[in-house]
Amino acid sequence: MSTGPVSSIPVVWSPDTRRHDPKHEVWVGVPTPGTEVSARVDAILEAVDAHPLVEATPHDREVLHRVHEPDLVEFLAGVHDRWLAGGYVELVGQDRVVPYFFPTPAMTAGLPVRDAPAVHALAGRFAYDTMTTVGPGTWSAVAAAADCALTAAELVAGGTPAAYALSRPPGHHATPAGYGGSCYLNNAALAAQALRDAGRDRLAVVDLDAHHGNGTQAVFWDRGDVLYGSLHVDPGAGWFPHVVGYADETGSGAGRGATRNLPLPPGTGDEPWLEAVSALRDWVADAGCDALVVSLGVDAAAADPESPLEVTEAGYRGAGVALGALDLPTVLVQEGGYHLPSLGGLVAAHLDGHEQGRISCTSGARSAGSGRSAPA
Ligand code: SP5
Ligand code: ZN
Repeated sequence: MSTGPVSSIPVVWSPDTRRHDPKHEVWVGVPTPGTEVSARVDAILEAVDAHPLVEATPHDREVLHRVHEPDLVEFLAGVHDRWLAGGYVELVGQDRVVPYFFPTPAMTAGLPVRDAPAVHALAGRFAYDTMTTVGPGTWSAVAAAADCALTAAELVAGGTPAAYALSRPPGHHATPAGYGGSCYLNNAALAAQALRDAGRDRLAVVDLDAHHGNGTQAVFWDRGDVLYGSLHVDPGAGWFPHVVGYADETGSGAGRGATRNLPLPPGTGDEPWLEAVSALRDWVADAGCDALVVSLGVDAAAADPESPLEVTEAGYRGAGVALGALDLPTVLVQEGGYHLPSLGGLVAAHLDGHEQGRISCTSGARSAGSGRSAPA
């Protein structure tokens, strides 16, 4: 249901992203119905049918090491086979990798963390929650989601003004060495790093997902060449990722001041949400970035079951206009968004808004005070 006359932003996807399909996620010890399900792919595909479709190309594992520790990548790629060999299906009827043991600093008490020989105990070295399970098709989908983001980055590095990666499972909660929050590899961070490696000097990642992207923040925390800005439901109000995403987290070392968090109270609707988007837009414009990655989570929408923010489709369109007006080479990467009936429309509206913002920008119709003058 695309409304703009032009839908030029290519949609990069892969059929393999459907191969991860968690029926359940374990929350407070209880298997609750899966939220980050493979039907999300088709809900989005249907809604963006006015856009050109591009199938993602496969990448070598080495490119994943630009963002992630090789140990995490190897673990994710091989753990399901080890789980099957471990006999957990026969023992307890569990065919998915679910950690039950977490060697936190409180447990290891200063000793170096060894790798547990039992795979059911090893998982907690990398997983930081019980909700993000690994099934038979998970690695195929995770690798395909990364391929979508990397292929979109290659299109943009090659001169396409903007490309959208229909990546799932999502990525912004995946840290250099850890997975959680329905995320395994950090697709947006991989796209940003790929743009750096293709010669862009200064990137910005703007994260619109309802939750703070603790993984992306961690990847770029001490770097000055990739800014990370996020607006999200206040973790201090009890929301995931609970212990990260506060306003006083602003980066360190060379990255001092290159992280910006705008936590919002539960119930926040379009007007204050769009004000926060504009604040991040102005921050990026003033920083002189030469490319942009948008972490496009649409779970801030009012109907979404996973967040208490109350943004509308018009809000997501408005955010697209604001960020499109930056007129930067842009990779948009799918993150969260769990209300299947409205999910596709929210994504399509944001992409339409992005194109509108770009058009009004290049025709000189940008509003004053956005921190950057319109090109002549
Ligand atoms: C990418 C993304 O949006 N990840 C969101 C992870 C937030 N998950 C927190 C889950 C909190 C428990 N929700 C209960 C739902 C029961 N199915
Ligand atoms: Zn989210």
